[in-house]
Amino acid sequence: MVRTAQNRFNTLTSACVWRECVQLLRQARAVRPVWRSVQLFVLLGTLLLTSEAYAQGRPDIVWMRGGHSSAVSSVAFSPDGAWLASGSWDGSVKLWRMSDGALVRTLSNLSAVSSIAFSPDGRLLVSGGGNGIIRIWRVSDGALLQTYDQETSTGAYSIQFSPNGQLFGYGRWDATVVVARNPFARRDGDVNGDGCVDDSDLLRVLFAFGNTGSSLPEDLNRDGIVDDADLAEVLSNFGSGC
Ligand SMILES: [Ca+2]
Ligand SMILES: [Ca+2]
Repeated sequence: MVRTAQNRFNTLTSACVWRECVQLLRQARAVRPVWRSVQLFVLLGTLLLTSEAYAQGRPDIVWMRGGHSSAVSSVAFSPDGAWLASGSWDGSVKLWRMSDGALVRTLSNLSAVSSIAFSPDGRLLVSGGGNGIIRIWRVSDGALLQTYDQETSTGAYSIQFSPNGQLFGYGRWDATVVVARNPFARRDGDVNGDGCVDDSDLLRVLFAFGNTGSSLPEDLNRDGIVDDADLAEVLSNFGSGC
């Protein structure tokens, strides 16, 4: 069905282009022969380029922004669709707000970025680059949480989290694929996602006790309410990862 619609569009487009061509050919009769030849040459060139452009299509642009000073090598959407991250050979990662294209934050990778990825829960952003350094940031405030410069060879050129966020994998310049554990994977009871279940997580649950909603971080069992079940999860895992 999509192919049929595309065919109709191409047919209509071709008809319109040829109609304009015929009209311009009629106008060309009124000028001197030498100028007529030039006009026909330009006309045919324009016609070919226009037809080619229509045939290849054009993206329906939502927004477009500059800001990097070199090639943008990688982009990634956050899992909730609220953010777009872009990594560049200029050594930076930029975080853009999807709703209006506003630049929210610039993270410095210090050398060319080849690949970036969000964690499945959207809390983390990881980047790899040709300098052999992998960096993990916290999305909420841009804090650099971890830097790896070992077991990365001379470059981590592609990088991605596993679907459950417990691992991340990357491809090295020396033709090696690596899988490593995500040190910031959320533990049971770890409300603030810092890898440690402690009194800060307990306080978060207590202060949010009774709140309802669909995406409350304190609602650890995701049943829509912060209650004693979430409190029990913190208490039963208290001290884990600390
Ligand atoms: Ca915690
Ligand atoms: Ca709950």
